Amino acid sequence: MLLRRKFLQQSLLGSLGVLIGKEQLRASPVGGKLGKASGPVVISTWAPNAKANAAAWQVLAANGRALDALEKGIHVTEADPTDQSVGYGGLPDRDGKVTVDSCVMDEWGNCGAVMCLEHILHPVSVARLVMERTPHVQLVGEGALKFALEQGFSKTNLLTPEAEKAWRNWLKTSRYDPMITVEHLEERNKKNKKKPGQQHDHDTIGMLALDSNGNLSGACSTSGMAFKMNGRVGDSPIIGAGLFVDNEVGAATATGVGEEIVRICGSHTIVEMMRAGHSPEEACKKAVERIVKRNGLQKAKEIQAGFIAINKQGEVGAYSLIDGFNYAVHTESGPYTKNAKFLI
Ligand code: SD4
Repeated sequence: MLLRRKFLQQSLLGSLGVLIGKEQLRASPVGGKLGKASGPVVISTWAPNAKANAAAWQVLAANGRALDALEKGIHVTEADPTDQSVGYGGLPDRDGKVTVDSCVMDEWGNCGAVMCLEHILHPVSVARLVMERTPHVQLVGEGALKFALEQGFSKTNLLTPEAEKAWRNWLKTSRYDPMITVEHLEERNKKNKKKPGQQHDHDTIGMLALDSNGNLSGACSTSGMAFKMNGRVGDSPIIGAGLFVDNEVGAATATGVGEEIVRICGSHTIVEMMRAGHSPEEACKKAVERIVKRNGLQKAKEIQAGFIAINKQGEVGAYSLIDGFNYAVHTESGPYTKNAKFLI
């Protein structure tokens, strides 16, 4: 009898132990404590997204979760009509429709994405709900819209008068130029020496954060390449291409010509490079080198691709194919922006 009671007690404790073990795992997915970083860090593609970082920082500074911080931050850019590559104000496809792509990935390796979604102001939040409330990772087009409306999102007209004007202007030539929202370097440098990434000239927001619990997450949101074919999806909502997070190692995200980034599985490549011991900057450079290798130097000069990365220690880095890519960082010492190094 005594033996039996002891056995029952032990097995109860045993299963409690397993439960406690799982609970601990939930509270601190991998790693836990911060490494070299003195506090949370958030990094975004493109300097003007410092405003998104500032919103994210409020959550991070209050010891909030990285994913919550990123969602808040990305909302700022999605609602900004002057950003012609993200959400409201984004340039439409060749049929005049603004279609948006977004994805999120958290510290557990959970992820969610929406692609070719119309009429929704905050696709990043729909992507998060795909992750949290469905058994799926990706929803596209009509199905994604239906899901968003079911979840309580309302329809918004994302096409601003300025974006419509730009589209009508484009119709005169109907020449698809993948650089249109990214860089017109030569033209621009000749005209006014303006570098892309300045106030009225910014692109896809990819955003990564390390929170005060030492956990990493990422999010990305875009209206994609201007005047793309209807139905076209780039890298931004594709896990592994436009975004990848491995809470043991680091996270990466991308901006630029999505087709090229998908072809080399850019963000996943960068995380694997960091796993192999490269710094975030070196890892981004390695991904850029793959694009050059695949295309050859001459063709690569016509392409822009920019990557940012963060490792588990909170070190950040970036690299782009050609000149003009910049990024914004916010740490406990404050915000800063930086021009990325470029390869060719
Ligand atoms: C895409 N990568 O849809 C996005 C476009 C982009 O800055 O980054 N624009 O291919």
